[in-house]
Amino acid sequence: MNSNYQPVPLNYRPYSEEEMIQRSESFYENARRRRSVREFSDKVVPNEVIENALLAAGTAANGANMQPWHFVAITNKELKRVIRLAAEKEEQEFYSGKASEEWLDALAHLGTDAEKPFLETASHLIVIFLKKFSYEQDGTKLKNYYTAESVGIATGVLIDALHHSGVATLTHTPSPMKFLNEILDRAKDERLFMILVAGYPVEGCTVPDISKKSLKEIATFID
Ligand code: IYR
Repeated sequence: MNSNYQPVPLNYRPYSEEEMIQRSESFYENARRRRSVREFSDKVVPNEVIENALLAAGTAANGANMQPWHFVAITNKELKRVIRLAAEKEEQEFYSGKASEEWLDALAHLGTDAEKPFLETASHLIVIFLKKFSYEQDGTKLKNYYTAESVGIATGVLIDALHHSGVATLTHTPSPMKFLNEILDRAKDERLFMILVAGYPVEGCTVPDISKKSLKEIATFID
């Protein structure tokens, strides 16, 4: 065994089977109410809620525990406007030529377009960076592993932690916005992974009428 391996006890919490079933049901009951929201009010979410959700995201399973992520939480109005305008420029190109007919057809039922006012109105924009490398105190460069999987898992935990706390979100995946590394003071080798829009939905908010696949469609059980 590697001499660096110094284990500590697992802080495991056992439940009876009845409790397990009850807990799994209540988790699903809440999870199934999560929807991507595109109409946000400008009401500000307490920073403490965002901080706790980010701490939860930081617990995500990840490659070699390198924790290859960085989250920039923005409430600054001018900065949100800059991001909105840059994103809309990209999206205008996407909707008027860059995207294939097939892709636009797949999006049609969502009612999306190039206008992204929520990037400016929503309480928080959480810009998520993926770190291909880590740096030790002395500057030694270390490779991170399974970075896309790791940051994807952390983003999922973040979305569910926010949903659990009553915060609505929208995943926004812009084409490269290199300027964000610069204005957010992130190293050149950090890759913009996603912008997570977080806030309160407007009163009377509506969402696309979509459904999720059944268990039979998404899972196979082999005994
Ligand atoms: N990025 C565009 C288009 C878009 C793409 C997918 I895949 C979606 O699930 C939703 C939208 C936009 O934000 O409008």
